[in-house]
Amino acid sequence: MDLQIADRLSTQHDHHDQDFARDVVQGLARQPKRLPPKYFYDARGSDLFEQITKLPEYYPTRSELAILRDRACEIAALIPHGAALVEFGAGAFTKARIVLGAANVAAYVPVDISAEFLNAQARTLRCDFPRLEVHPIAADFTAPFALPPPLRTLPKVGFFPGSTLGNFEPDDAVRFLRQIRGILGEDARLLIGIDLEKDEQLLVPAYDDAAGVTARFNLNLLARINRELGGDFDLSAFTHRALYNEARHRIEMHLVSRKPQTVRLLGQRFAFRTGESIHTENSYKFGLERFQEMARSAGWRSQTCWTDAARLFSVHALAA
Ligand code: AVI
Repeated sequence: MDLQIADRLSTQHDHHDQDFARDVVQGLARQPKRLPPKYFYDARGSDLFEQITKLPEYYPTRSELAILRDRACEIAALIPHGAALVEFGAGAFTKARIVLGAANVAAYVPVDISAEFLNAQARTLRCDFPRLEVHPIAADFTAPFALPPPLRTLPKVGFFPGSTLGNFEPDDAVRFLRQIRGILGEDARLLIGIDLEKDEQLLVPAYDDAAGVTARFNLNLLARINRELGGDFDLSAFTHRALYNEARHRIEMHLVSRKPQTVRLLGQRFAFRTGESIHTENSYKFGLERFQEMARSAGWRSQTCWTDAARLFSVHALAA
């Protein structure tokens, strides 16, 4: 590898490490303690999340896939011919492939932080869709980015499935929807997957499954801090907890200390009382109209929306 490129990559890497260290230290010093959910997704965390999407209790992925497959023709009809489909947080392209198979899309722009995985997925996609232009962008999709110049004249359609917007705090969600509008420009469309409010009896097990995969996913954050920041978290001294906060329409995930203990990392000490928690994630749930209202406040007009037969999940088509 070119030395300058190697240097730049390692500098980027150092920045990520520094951000992680800073966010962890600040989050553990807060009262109540918090850690940002974006750090769940190292290689082990991404693999555990993949397993979560296949759990019997985790209905969102299955329900959204059913909507995309059942409504593929209607969705395709809303996508202008020769459009560029821009996916925020593209992962394995599983959901995009359904849209790409049904609609007349000229270019696909998957944006994802993991460059290696992204480029490997892009290579396979080019073989399966030889006429499609594939322009992967390896970046944090929550930060503003510019579209490649050749695509600027095409009609733009954003794609943000998985109810990932639900992991943003409400003000950040509005800001992000506005940012997407800025990136895609005037006359853009947005296809977005949003999880719906429902009975607590269905919601909580989706985040606290019988096989304990979500617990491992949550605890992996502490393992990652140990691995990357030299922490000494004893994973067996913390319990995974998921609860539904009805007043705030959100699932909360916590890691609860089983005993009084002190954790050391990066030369600092963090004390925990028995039962004290680290709040690791919120996953907001919406009513159809409450989401449409939020989208409107960010400059998007609702065109239509679809739900699965059990009304567990929704996919919205919005227009700028
Ligand atoms: C990625 N995101 C939409 C998932 C969710 O349902 O909020 C993350 C997750 N956390 C625990 N299980 C799944």
